[in-house]
Amino acid sequence: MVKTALITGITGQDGPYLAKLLIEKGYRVYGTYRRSSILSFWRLEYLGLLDHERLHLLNHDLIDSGGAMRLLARCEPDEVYNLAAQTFVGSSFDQPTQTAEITGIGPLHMLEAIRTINPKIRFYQASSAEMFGKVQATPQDETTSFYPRSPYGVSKLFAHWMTINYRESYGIFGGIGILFNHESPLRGEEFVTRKITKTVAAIAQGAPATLALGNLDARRDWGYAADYVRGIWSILQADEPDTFVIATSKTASVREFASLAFDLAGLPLEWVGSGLDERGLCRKTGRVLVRIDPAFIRPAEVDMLLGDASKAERVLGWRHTTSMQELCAIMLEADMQRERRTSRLRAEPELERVSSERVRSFA
Ligand code: NDP
Ligand code: GDR
Repeated sequence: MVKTALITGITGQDGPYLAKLLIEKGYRVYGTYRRSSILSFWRLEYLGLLDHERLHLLNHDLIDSGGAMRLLARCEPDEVYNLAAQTFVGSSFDQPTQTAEITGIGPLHMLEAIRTINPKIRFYQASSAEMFGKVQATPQDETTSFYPRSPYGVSKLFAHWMTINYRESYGIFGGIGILFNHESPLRGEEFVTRKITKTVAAIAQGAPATLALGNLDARRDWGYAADYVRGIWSILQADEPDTFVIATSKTASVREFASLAFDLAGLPLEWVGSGLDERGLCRKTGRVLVRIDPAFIRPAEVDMLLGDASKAERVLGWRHTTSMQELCAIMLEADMQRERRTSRLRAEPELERVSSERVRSFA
């Protein structure tokens, strides 16, 4: 019996990795995207999924409650993976209401649609370590108290408790993953790891750029998205709906991640100065490669995240396989390749025209 899955947010980072995994497992997959004047499926293309016969793309906005009902009636999924959200913590301070509507209320529309259309559908909610915020214990596991420090974190916490509420009130299989930061070559460029690897790749290939960062001391538990989607899938295959932390159980600072990327590119850094005047100098040339820009410092910060994923390991048999060092190398290599391709495109602009026509004709 072929299973059908619906993934919201197929144009984001995790959606394509999850779609690839599900297709490999034999699923029929529906993925949702929202209409935009510059629609792009580059991530699906990157994983070779854009023309896959078992992947179907549908237009849906998470804040459209009627749309959620129609979507379920049309796809008749066995499993819904709710990945769509306004996910950038920095923007959530600028757009708190929109973040609450999409990231907080959006999942509630889907839960209501499941309750109405078919309560047997299994639902995955993408909860976040950002909900731990000002951490109340270290490491953080499924029993740690929440203290969100951003409109994004507060919105995720609403959706988190709504999912538990629908589990307990209506018997809906609401599986929850509290995922710690996970990255990949498909990560959006505004997130700090990708911003670092993209800028380091450009500098390594001769660009006169400087990497401008905010809080260098923030610490995160960084894993690899391709590892984490295995955890997401396992959460919906469990005997009972439950909540699981997915993490590597290692933490590193933004400064350490940046140092690692520059080391891998053969441009080792020396850190000088302090506070807003701190700089990363290239040990070989003395050139300033990293500086602080206060524009990237948030009104409230999550200082340190470190997850304990032992429950996922014990119950689901899930474990991460990729260290932060390996992850950084994978991301840097992908950005080096892109940087080389961009240089080729500058020399041969005809290539760019052909690829954008392909996306337009698809949409
Ligand atoms: P991305 O930001 O890469 O992708 C988010 C997706 O949501 C995009 O496809 C985006 O579409 C879509 N989206 C945004 N707003 C709407 C809307 N109103 N209606 C429909 N779709 C919308 O996130 P990730 O793939 O990294 O993360 C997946 C999920 O996991 C998210 O819910 C995130 O909050 C959560 N999470 C992620 C972690 C991480 O480290 N990556 C850690 C913990 C949780 P568009 O392309 O049009 O913007
Ligand atoms: P985060 O990821 O906020 O943890 O949310 P992000 O990469 O944006 O920030 C991580 C840490 O780095 C610090 N930082 C900077 N961040 C950005 N983006 N740009 C900078 O220049 C910069 N300089 C320092 C930040 O202050 C922060 O402390 C991610 C998202 O994927 C969420 O959707 C997800 O829920 C959480 O991870 C877990």
